[in-house]
Amino acid sequence: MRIIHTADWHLGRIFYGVRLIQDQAYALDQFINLVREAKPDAVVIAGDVYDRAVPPPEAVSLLDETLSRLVIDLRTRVILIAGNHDSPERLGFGTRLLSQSGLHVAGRVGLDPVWTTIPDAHGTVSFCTIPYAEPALVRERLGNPDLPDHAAAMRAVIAKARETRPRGTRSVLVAHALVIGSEESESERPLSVGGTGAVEPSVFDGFSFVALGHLHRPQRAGNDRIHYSGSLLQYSFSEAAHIKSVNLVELDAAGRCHLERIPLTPRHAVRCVTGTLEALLSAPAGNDADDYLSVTLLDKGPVFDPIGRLRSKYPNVLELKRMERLGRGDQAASRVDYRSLSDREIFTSFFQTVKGEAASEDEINAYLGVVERLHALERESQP
Ligand SMILES: [Mn+2]
Repeated sequence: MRIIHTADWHLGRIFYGVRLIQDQAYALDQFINLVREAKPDAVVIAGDVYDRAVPPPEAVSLLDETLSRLVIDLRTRVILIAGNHDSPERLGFGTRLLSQSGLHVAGRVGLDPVWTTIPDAHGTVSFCTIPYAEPALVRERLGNPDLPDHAAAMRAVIAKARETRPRGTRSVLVAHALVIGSEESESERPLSVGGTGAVEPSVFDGFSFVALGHLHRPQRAGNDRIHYSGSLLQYSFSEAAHIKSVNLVELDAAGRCHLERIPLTPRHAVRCVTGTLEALLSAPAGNDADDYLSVTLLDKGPVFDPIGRLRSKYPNVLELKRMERLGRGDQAASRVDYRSLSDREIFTSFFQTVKGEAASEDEINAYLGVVERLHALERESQP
């Protein structure tokens, strides 16, 4: 059985004001060519297909076009789940109709795990899909009030999947989850606001292969059978060093898997560069001058119109930082980049500043509860 595993396309994403839809179409073209050449038995997309619950029309068109090419033109089965950025109901529209054509979409978490069986030369492989779900929803669906957080909800759903696994077949689990010990990036929205929501790799015992979405760096998670494919593109400057790829997985007759990462070439790479304005402007122009850049200037003292001058040579400078500020006195030295802090850290630091005392656990949890509800509302109402 040959499987191509990808995830975290985030179609419709906007990066520092730039709509990435053309970059996404460019990468998906490569992806389709790869599928055409590799002829997999199944393509697995492990969540965060869209960047938000109500995606822009061009993102819906791109997904429609991509899935049609895969399923109709290349006659490839596609298994697709909702991630924490997707709306389960919207993504799940037409699920029963589409499954007849070979497009298997798991939007909402159901009462029972959904298994899809695909034949190969050695028998059959069963795929179980576990879309992202809020703990409250899992409690309701499973009729189990005793699932306090994300990790507990995930364990319960996977336990149910393991129980219902068809006997005597090799099995693949497709999920959107955070595994303890994995490496996170700045462009991932936390699965849960309070706590990490991370599960231990052992919850995935018993499956031949586990195809995960959520983390944007391609990586194995705990053991050789559990992998993140990583995202389609670099979606933050923290990912400048990532080589984005998809996983080509071969599952043999005994259920052992062999995995190879196939790199994707971006239309514009995301890079961080450092130097004085003069040095950057006089550097020889390469064909990577239109990459998406974060520039850190080393100049001391005032510099006239740095962004305008940089953009005459590097049209896609998206972020400009000055090195100098860091060392200028105590006040400047204590500057913190709030984007890199968790909600908990921001709240406790704010509380300390305003009240002059540390926040209690109860106060922190009350605040995080409100943030969690706001995130849930936002998922449904973002334009
Ligand atoms: Mn994601």
